[in-house]
This record gives sequence, structure tokens and C-alpha cells, in this order.
Amino acid sequence: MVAVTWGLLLGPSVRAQSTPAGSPAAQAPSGSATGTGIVKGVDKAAGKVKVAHDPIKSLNWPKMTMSFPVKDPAVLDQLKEGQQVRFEIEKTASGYVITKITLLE
Ligand SMILES: [Cu+2]
Repeated sequence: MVAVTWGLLLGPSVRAQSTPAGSPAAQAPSGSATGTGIVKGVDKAAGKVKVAHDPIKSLNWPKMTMSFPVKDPAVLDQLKEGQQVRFEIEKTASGYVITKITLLE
């Protein structure tokens, strides 16, 4: 299950290099990335979802389980433990935030 979607994801996603040069002020965001994984928990009070995600090669992340804040907490209502999801994350000053998450089932 882990590697199945990577061929699709890696194709057109080499777009993270459009960071304007010479702006050290904002801690040079490395843009967004896409990942897949399984929901391990939803914390509506904190606005976070815990995901056991597959490796995210564009970020050099191995497979791991971690919690992400979500940009729009309304999506948490649709998430349940055990669901397979695809998500987009974006680097912010406080870390990575899920900007989009869709069910794969
Ligand atoms: Cu992670």
C-alpha cells in the first residue's frame, strides 16, 4: 500500500523551487508537499489530526506518525481513525500545516 501512489505524485510535483531569492526575513518557506497516510486520531479541540504518513520524499521525511494542525478545522468533522487520506501540507512559521486533506476511500 505504501508505494502505490508515488508514481503519480512524483510526476508533476517538482514545483517547490519557486521561492524568491534574497528574502531571509520569513525563514524561507520550502513550499508545500503532498503526502498520503492513515488517520490515527482527531483532536478537534486542538484543531489537529494525527496521521501515520507514508514517506514524503520531497521533504526527506520517512514514514512516521505525527500530528498536524489543519488550516480549516471544519475538515476534522469528516475525518475518522483508520481512514486513508491524501493531504497537502504547507510550511508556516510554526511548522507544517495541513491545507487540504481528502479521503482516498
Ligand atoms: Cu512526519
